[in-house]
Amino acid sequence: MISLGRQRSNRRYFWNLEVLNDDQIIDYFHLPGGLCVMLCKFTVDEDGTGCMCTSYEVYCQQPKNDRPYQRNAAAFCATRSVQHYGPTGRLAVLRTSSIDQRVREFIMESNLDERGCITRFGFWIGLSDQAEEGEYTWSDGEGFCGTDYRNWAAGEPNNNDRRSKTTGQDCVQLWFRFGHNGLWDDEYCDFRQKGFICQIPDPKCHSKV
Ligand SMILES: [Ca+2]
Ligand SMILES: [Ca+2]
Repeated sequence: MISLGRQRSNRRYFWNLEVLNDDQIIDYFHLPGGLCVMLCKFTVDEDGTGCMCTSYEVYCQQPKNDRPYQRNAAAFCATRSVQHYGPTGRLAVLRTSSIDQRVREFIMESNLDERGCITRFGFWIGLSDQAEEGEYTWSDGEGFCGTDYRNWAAGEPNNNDRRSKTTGQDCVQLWFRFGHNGLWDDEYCDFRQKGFICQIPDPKCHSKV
């Protein structure tokens, strides 16, 4: 199980996301150590205001002994919550191009890719086909339908089974190797330690959680 050590908490980067419309970025601005993206969405309504925020947190590479890697990252996200607010986090659901792009741009603008945060080429997100090969579902339980947004790197997902004949690759990363700039790639769930991205419900758009 992941321990939240001092080193990790010092290497967390965060920003908030307020939503009005899934694809409309209203504004964004830099915070110390992070980026706040202001989006709006009419469908989420916690208290009658019509808006709700989600905080996204980028974590640097897991320790080598933090196994199983993807499952421990997901378990760690599930421990994250806004103070005095109940719902806990999960590995990030990047369901729209606007959110996916802002996450990837934030990582690159902040040098959080292999230049500063990871050496194992990627960040876990909340997408996998562990339950059924080829059937990808997000960490909130929703699968893909029709033309739903996807952002796979060329040739991915390939379920490469070179290192695991039994499972192949079932856990998705934002891939920063070979200039892929965070395009999606299916990866072995427990072969390489990764960075990871959590999302946390935040009703008031806190700048820190
Ligand atoms: Ca697979
Ligand atoms: Ca792959």
